Amino acid sequence: MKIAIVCYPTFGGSGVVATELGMALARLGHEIHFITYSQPVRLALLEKNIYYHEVDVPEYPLFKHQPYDLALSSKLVDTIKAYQIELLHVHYAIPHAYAGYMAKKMLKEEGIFIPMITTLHGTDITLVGSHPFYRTAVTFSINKSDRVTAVSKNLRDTTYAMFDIQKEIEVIPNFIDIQRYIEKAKEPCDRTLMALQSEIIFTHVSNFRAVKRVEDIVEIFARVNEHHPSVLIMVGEGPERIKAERLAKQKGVYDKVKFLGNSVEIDKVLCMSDIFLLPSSEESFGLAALEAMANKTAVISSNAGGLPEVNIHEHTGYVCEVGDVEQMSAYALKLAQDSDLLHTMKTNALESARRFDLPEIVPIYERLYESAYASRHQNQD
Ligand code: GMT
Repeated sequence: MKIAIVCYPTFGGSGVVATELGMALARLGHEIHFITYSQPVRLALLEKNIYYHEVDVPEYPLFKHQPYDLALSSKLVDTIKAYQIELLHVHYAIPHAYAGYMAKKMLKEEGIFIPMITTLHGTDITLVGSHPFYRTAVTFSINKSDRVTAVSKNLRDTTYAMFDIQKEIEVIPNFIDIQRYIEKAKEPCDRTLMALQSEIIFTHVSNFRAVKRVEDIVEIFARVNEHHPSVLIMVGEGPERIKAERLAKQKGVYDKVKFLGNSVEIDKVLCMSDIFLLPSSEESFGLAALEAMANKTAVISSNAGGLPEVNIHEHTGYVCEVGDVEQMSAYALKLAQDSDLLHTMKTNALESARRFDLPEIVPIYERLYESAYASRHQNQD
């Protein structure tokens, strides 16, 4: 099938999932066209069946805000026609579902019927989409999608609770390619680059937005480090990084915390890590936690959103109330001081990650595409 994928190209989880999905589908023989404003960070351009079309929004002095939705919907129409694309899959409701719907309507005028799948990822619903300024358009574009998917049960239920949704929302969880991680695990992973043999390695990967509560991470780490020698590796960039750095200095652990910035080599960090910390206040799924688990890393997370669907309490790690730094620190210390328990949880983490293995999940998308394509002449309102 010829499929157009629209996503955010940045380091965020939704872009990663969209890119990995597109590349997996291309390997299965589908022709995949990524349409976005810059090359997605994980996209390997020179792969068979992969195409990339950049949406350009020229600056014009009259506009305070450049009309990206308009440029995207034009680009969609032009690309869909030029390559005879059969299906459109947009990741993130804002503004992709909105622009996708406009493209669909324009194409219909020319007798072209293209089904649109919208995948909800989290912030497009919980943080931004529900804002009164956006709610009307977000509700409209979800309801006008041919099929809607959400990355966790929690996100599906939250979407129903927050919006007046008439459509069925199918849960298709995020995925990872476990085989790739198993292959990578055979490569050398030199812990001594980052820590002493005796030290526990804590890791966090995110875009350092307020929702990630990165100061909790530094607080937990400082408490553990008082009793057990440890290091903390912080991967990513974002507005809260400065606060995390400040707190690390205040707590006297700055020399034990390594801020690496954005990286395309996350696996190289995760391969050496023992405990992944994700105390977020909102998290529809927590792809970063799943990637850590696939790297045989135990997870201590909050119970926000879909996190308990990924991180299983007392099995792959621990799940605590948002903001309960005391309890998270206690669990972290418990793992740091009990190497057998840590080993068991790390092993469980990898096993549990298999629930989200690529060969389990990608065929669900393929079946959804086939069914949406078969009924493309319906619901063309
Ligand atoms: O929060 C992020 O790290 C970025 C954000 C995004 O929009 O890309 O991630 C969301 O989508 C991911 C992929 O489905 C999920 O794993 C994240 O949990 C989700 N983030 C939130 O819900 C806050």
